Amino acid sequence: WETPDGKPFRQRLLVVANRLPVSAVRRGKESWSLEISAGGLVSALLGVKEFEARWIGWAGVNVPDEAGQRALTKALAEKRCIPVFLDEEIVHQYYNGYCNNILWPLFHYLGLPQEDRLATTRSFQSQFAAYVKANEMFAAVVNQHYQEGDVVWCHDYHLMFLPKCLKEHNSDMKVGWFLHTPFPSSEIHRTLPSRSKLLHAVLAADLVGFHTYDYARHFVSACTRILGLEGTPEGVEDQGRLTRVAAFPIGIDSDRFIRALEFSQVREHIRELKETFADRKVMLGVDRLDMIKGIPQKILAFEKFLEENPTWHDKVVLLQIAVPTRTDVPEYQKLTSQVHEIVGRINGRFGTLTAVPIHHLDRSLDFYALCALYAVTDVALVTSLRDGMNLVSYEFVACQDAKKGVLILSEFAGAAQSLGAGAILVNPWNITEVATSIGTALNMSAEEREKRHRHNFAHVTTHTAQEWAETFVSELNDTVVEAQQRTKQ
Ligand code: ADQ
Repeated sequence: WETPDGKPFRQRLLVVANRLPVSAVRRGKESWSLEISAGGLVSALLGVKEFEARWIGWAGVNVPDEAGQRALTKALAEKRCIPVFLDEEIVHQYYNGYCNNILWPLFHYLGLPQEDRLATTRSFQSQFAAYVKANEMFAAVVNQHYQEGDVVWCHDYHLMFLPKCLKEHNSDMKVGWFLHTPFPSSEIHRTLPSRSKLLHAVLAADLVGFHTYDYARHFVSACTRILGLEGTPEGVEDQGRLTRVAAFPIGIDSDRFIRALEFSQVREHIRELKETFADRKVMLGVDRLDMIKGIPQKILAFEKFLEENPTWHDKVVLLQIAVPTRTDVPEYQKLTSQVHEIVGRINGRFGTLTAVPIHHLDRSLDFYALCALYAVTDVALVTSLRDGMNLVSYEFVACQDAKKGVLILSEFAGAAQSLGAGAILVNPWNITEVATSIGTALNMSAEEREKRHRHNFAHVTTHTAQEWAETFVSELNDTVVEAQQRTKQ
């Protein structure tokens, strides 16, 4: 994060998330190098500049020795980051196990991988115990750094137990919890063996936030149907105590993207890309390589489009940039091979000696290269099977004020609720529909593109990451004041 020049901070904010916004790589016994990591939460919170924020989280590495821990703590302090040290066993059970193997697929309506289902059921208890333990370890670090008046903002499905741990230690602490993924229908949440414990733990927070009204509604339904509590227009009531529940749709730091387009290195990238793809329309996909992003479905839809539109064969290219994540998990390795195989087949089928229809990169791009790509794109394809919000769609729109390209967007991304009027909405499972939408987008008139872009650009530049964080924190402050007034009456 940057601190704004000359402006006093509004308040101290402790942001608690599973991962710190930097990845640490050990260079020696007491030397570390730090790198900003890609991801939606990082991108959104980089835009939050009004608060004196500190970030508490796991640095993504196992550091068993005290000397290493001391050195890393010191290096991270310069970035306003405070590490939580988790050992390998906890990471395995809590992070790989309970968070990524159980909660992540469940919250995205994907269920569990068939062959793992029985094994997961067996190891469930130990993984849940590790989840609770890890949340307690996060709480211990928060308690150590907390000062009276701080706002503590807990993030995501990794830390659903944290509000309870924090409030049990200090009931006066202002605690908010925000979920970056969808919250599923209460019928899905009901299948979780630890369903009630998780809901009670989240309800310990003063304010609970989601990207969309639908996710908030699902959460309230889960509390009423599973816990038998009362849902009110403000939230959920338990024995006279109200937990406020509301929607806070996230945004991006749109100015950062718009300004970047003027930088010389970005202009140079743009020039190169325009030269390389001079006689082709550019379609773009930017995703973490994750099941929920629907990358194979997207590529198959592109293949169908090529199949049905031979006149477009040498006139369009799909650039798919996919950052590998959770590379040690077999399910993700399988996904990578599957994507490679489909891309290879399509390039073999439709490529020529001098050009291929799909360029697929398994890596992260730096910010400038990403902005340039967004700016030269004619059609962006976001085909998530489920997605809490999807910031790539916002970033694309922010970089398109000159070109006014078209956004094809999954109806199952939270962003469909904010950018739906300007995008072409699709069901990503329906490959024929996506293929037809590709044709519609490539053939769209300039007037229609302009009209759609205006709508989305206005939204993205006014509903920013800063506004999101300010609204959440103000609401949290107000909620606590109102609760204190109610108690006094
Ligand atoms: P993510 O699943 O990570 O976030 P998304 O919101 O699209 O998804 O954010 C991805 C971020 O990573 C973007 O800022 C993008 O620029 C960056 N990124 C992706 N691929 C990249 C690449 N190849 N190179 C460089 N950068 C890349 C989670 C939820 C989302 C929710 C966010 C924020 O899953 O639904 O929108 O949190 O709440």
